[in-house]
Parts: sequence; structure tokens; C-alpha cells
Amino acid sequence: MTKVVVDPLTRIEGHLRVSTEVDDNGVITDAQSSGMLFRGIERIMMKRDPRDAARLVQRICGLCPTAQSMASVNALDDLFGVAESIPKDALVTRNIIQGLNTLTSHATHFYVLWMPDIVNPAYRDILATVDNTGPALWKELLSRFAPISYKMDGEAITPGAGYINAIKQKKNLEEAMALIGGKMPHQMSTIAGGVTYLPTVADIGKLTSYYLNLMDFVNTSTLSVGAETWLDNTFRASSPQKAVNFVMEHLQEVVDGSLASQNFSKAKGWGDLELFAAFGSELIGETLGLPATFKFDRTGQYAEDANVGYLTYGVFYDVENGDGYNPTEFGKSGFQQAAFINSSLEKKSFNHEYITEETTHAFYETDEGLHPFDGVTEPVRTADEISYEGGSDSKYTWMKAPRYNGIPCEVGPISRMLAMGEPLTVGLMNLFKDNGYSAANSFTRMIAKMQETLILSEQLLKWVTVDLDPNGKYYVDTDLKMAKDSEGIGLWEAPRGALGHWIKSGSDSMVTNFQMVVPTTWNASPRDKNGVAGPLEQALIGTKISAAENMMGIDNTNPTGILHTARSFDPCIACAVHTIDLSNKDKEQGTFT
Ligand code: NFE
Ligand code: MG
Repeated sequence: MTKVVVDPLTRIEGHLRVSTEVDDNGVITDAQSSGMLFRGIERIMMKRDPRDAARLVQRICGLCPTAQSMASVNALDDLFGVAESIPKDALVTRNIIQGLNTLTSHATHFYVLWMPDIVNPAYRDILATVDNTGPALWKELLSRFAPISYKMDGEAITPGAGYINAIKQKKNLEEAMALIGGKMPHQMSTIAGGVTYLPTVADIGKLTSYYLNLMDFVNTSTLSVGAETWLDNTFRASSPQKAVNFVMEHLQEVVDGSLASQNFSKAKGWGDLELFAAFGSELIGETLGLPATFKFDRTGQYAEDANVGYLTYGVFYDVENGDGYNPTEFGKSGFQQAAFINSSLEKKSFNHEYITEETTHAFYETDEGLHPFDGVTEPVRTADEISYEGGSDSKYTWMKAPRYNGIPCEVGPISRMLAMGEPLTVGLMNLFKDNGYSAANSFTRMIAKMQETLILSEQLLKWVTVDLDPNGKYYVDTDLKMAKDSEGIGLWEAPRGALGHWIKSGSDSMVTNFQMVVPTTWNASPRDKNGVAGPLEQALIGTKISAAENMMGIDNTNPTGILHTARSFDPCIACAVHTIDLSNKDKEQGTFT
């Protein structure tokens, strides 16, 4: 038995430690996920004017601040009793700014955080031995996905085009967000009752040109067939089977046109997503007759008897139906679909009352399952209570353990796509399940994210060019007295998954409790009081430490299995750990102001 620890895991946000035990066959037999970043957000809201929430709590993170501001403002609309009267134009504006943030985040994760994994040196060595495809494929992968800092045998590798273009696209989308939000990150536009932004006709023109720049990126980098054709045949397919068939037939054509010539360039029909879809899966690659494939469908898998569900609260207001929204239930279809989906992929209704957080294995006073309205954030008080070495029976992380009806849940694009019944995601997940793979794995997580990117891009165009009205109404008046002795729920979806803020106020309308349960706290959760591991932990246990193992032997010093799996969840520890300790400023464990 060997202990393999990755600490810190790079190319994520914040500081995550993944600690594993690996047997002599390279199988991970135990795993702990630890959030190492101790900071402060929930407690700074206590006794404040609740309206501060929409400005302050988005400082939790620079990746998903927009989602945090949106969850807060949903909670405030509920607290002030105005949720059902928010004008449609304000809801459209909020949808646009969240859509831009989600697209930025996904482009960053796909190209900048995850794809450099595909040019891990282990794969160069493997591909070098694969006749007909290996070396040519390796060259093509480098030309697209190698990051700026990539060095191999002391030689600097030229940055990949996809990597560079994603960074340029991030700038494009953040400029668009700043147009609405005044600045980015930490936009200033969303307030209880609506938004402060009133779009002009010129602004709509500018937003449209940012949109065209985005679609240029999507259509020239991501897909050779163009987003519209792809979506017509996948997202709008009449069944999951038809969506999968389209993708397989399209990929087969591309494969047939390029294998003999060993040419995997865009000219031969390989967009970045197509390349990943064909070569990223052992199952799909073998079906297509590819001699070289990656095995990302074998990383990040749940065991057959996994105790994990998929959770989404729904996101984006249903602007077709006019003003207002229900804070606990956005709608019943599309992006607005809230759902709990069990490990057999059966969709159930959602009720926020089933959400609890436990701290049996986290560095807080032990709670064994409080609903966020009653949630407490009380860190342990002495440094000797904080150790990351104790193993799964001890406390080992700053992340709490959220549960839905007692069940750990994976959140993120894969859960949203499942809930909306997106045909390609549903079809692929069932295909893997029926072939003895886990439905959720590194491959399906990445495909679901790119599928959401395409669907959301299209939706964004409608919000910008059809729904946004320069003569609209953008807020309803609120008064602090309306928040007297009240409570509010803000449910939303951040790019990384289900995000909830819960707020309570007293007789002076000031905040008496504020709790946030964020996506990475779900995904990178520790054990709960029953010893059940979190989703990332369960996805690691039972898989191989070395995804490149087939030809290279077991390599504990390049634990590709851990890297792919952990990064496929797109973790953000800045969001996941958000504690403050104002009372022990002189103590060793660290304090924050
Ligand atoms: Ni800091 Fe966040 C997102 C939220 S993470 S990135 O998306 O909420 O868990
Ligand atoms: Mg919290």
C-alpha cells in the first residue's frame, strides 16, 4: 500500500489536497479530499444591512462572483417579499450577465484548466508507440492544448491555439459583463428588486458584437460542423439514441477522412470538441476503430454501488412567462428544471428542505445535519485540532459535508444537462452505464460542459437581441423595513453547480444568519456522520492512479488518474471554504478581516 498525496492540486481555483492510498496494482483504495484554504464570508454578513450581501459575498471568488451575486439577490428578493414582482426586463438582464459568466467559466475550465492534462508527458510516450496515429495525434494535441508554461525535456512548447483563444474569449465575455455590471469581476448591477442597469440601443449593438465574437470562437475552434448543425442533431434530437447516433456517424466520417493520412487538423473536420469526443473515450474510440484513445471514461468513475446522486436547483429566470419568479422553484423545464437524480439516473422532484450540512469530518464544532436556515459556521478553536493527516475517521478538511436527504450529490453541468433531459448527455451517460462504465466520469463531465456551452450560447443570443428592451422597467422599489423579521432563499446554479444562499433578518431588518452552500462543497465534500464519502472521493476510490498505466506501468509520481478526476469536477476551494474567525486573531490557525 502506498500513500499518494497531491497537495496542492494545481489548475483549479484555491488549495485542494487529495490524499489517497494505492494498492500494488495501482488501484486507489481510499481517498480524502481536503480544502486547505481558510477564509471568511458567511460571518461577515452577521448584523449587517442585508442589501450588502449582493455586493459583499461575491468577493468569495473571482471565477463565479456573478453567480454568488445572483444567489444573494434571489435571497434578498425573497427576504424583501418582492420575488414575484421583479420586472421581466430585470430578469432578462440578470440572465444575460449570468450566461456570460457561465460561458467564461466553461471556456476557462475546458481549455485552460483541464485540457492541458491531455498533453501530460505520459501520453507523448504512449502515443509515440502507436503506429499510424500516435505521433501525428500528439503533434495536433500540442498545437491546440499545450499551455504557455508547458515544458518538455527542458524545451518550451509553443502555446496551443485553443488555450490562447480561450484566454482572449474570456476577455471578450468579461468586457460584455462589465458593460452591464459596471465592472468585472464583482459586478455592481444586481440589487434587491431588480437591476441598476438600463440598456441603450447602442449597448444592445455592443452586446451583439461580443456575442458574434463568441460564436466565431465556438465555430472556428470547438466544432467543425458549426454549433447550429451540432445542436439541431443533438440538443434538438428527438431521442437520446438519435443524438448519440448523429455524433457517432459524424465522428466516423471524420475518422475515415483522416486516419489514412494521419491528419487530425481542422481542415479534416476535427474541432476541439470533436477531437476530445472521439479520442477521450476508450469505448467510443474503439467503436470508431481508432488505434489510439485516451481512457478518460475510466477516470473519475463511481463504483456500481455508489451512494451518489445528481442535484440541480435550476437557473435562469423563465422570462417567457413575464414578471417575477418563485424563489424555491424556478420552473419545470430546460435550464429552470430543479431535480434530484439518483444513481440509476431516475429523476425526482426537488425540495430544498432536504438539504443539510454536516461537520463530523470538518474543522468546525460538530453538527450532524443542519438545514442552512439553522446552519452554524463555528471553526474549531485550537491549532492542534487541525490536521490533514488523520485519515477518514478524523476531521480532515475545511469543507462541510452537504447532503440531500442524506445523500452526497454531484453538482455541475452534468447534473443540469441530465435534469433538462439533454439528449446527447443522457444518451452518452446511458451508453456508458449499459457498457459497464459509470455514467458520470471525466469524459461525460467534460462533454456535458461543452454541450451546455453550445446551448447557452444560443440562448444568450435570444436574450440579447429579442428580449432586452431599452424602454423596459428594471426594478421595483424596496425599503429596508420590508426585510423586518424575514427570511430568504436564493437558489441558483453557478457554473460549477448548485448554489444556495439562505438569509434571516431580525426586528431591525439586520442579518441574523447567512449561510452559503456552494458547488465545490458538494463535489469535494468529506465523509458524513455515517462515513459515506463525498462525490470526488467516491469517484477516485476504485479507479487507477495512473490513467496512462496500460503501457507505462504504474507511476505514482505522475498520478494522472487523480489529476484528471479531480480536475473534471472543476473544483473551486475559494468558494467551498468560507469561514471567518474574528475572535482569535492572535492564534496560530490564521485569521481574516
Ligand atoms: Ni469559485 Fe463557485 C462556481 C460557486 S464553486 S467558482 O461555479 O458557487 O464551487
Ligand atoms: Mg457554507
